Amino acid sequence: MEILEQVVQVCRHAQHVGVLSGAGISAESGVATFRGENGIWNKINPLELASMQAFMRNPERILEWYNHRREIILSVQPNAAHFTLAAMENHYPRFAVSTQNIDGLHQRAGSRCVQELHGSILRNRCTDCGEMAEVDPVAEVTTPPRCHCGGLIRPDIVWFGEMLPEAALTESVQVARQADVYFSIGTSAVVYPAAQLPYEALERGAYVIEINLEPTDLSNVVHASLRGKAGEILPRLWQKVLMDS
Ligand code: BV8
Ligand code: ZN
Repeated sequence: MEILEQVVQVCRHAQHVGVLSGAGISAESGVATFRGENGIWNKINPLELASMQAFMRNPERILEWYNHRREIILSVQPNAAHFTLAAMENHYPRFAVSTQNIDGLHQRAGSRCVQELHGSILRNRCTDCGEMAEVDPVAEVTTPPRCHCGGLIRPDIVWFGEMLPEAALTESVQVARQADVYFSIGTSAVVYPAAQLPYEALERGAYVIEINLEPTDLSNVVHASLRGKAGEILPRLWQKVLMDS
């Protein structure tokens, strides 16, 4: 059986579907990826921008970078891949997205069950007491504001060397372990612990599908590795699943 036909059959009979998404799913919306062609980390060492040490060394520079990215994120729209995942959620008894993205595009497309593994650029929090603070998306804040406790306010994002939000990670591991079908979409699958999730799904017997422009370390171990743009492959696949079902 052709691989796409096999994927369609498997998706038709699934009850519990999990998804790990990465920067590639937002690329067609106009949000830059980190690795691969034109990736942010091709030019900059991640630890120089996405670490607590970098923030403490030069908070103004880090806030400026996040302001710039927030501006881009707020000016773009979810794409066909985000919308297809939102539609899939309405079809399955259990469906959950675990995302490494901080852009909120899954939620804007209508997905309800979303675990934000690396936080959100749309929230800020205090470095000391952890209390959440509103982000004014239009204010050009480059001097870090202070919390009432005196701590510096930082983006609510998981930087390298920091723990992931416990609830989001626990829920994501549970979804991966219980899914009968698991998707890894638009991720280079190299940043841990998120990259572990498709392997958890594989170990527990899920049928794992990768959608990516390029091959990754996962490509040879999954059941189906579909090469191409998520915004093209996913809607086409979902249309086939819905046909005659
Ligand atoms: C932690 C915030 C515990 C920044 C990000 C050595 C070995 C193993 C592990 C480690 C190690 N050294 C350090 C570690 C741990 C480290 C890690 O995994 N490092 C890796 C790089 C080796 N992990 C951590 O530090 C994590 N925390 O482990 O805590 C701990 C704590 C203390 C002490 C000890 C242990 C925290 C990781 C969180 C990092 N945060 N973001 C920000 O966004 O501002 S990282 C960054 O990478 C992004 O957030 C991104 O989400 C994430 C993952 O990248 P992807 O989403 O996969 O994106 P990428 O660009 O790489 O790939 C895009 C893909 O899309 C490509 O494959 C491309 O082909 C494809 N694509 C492009 N266009 C399309 C497409 N596919 C389909 N369609 C398209 N149109
Ligand atoms: Zn505080």
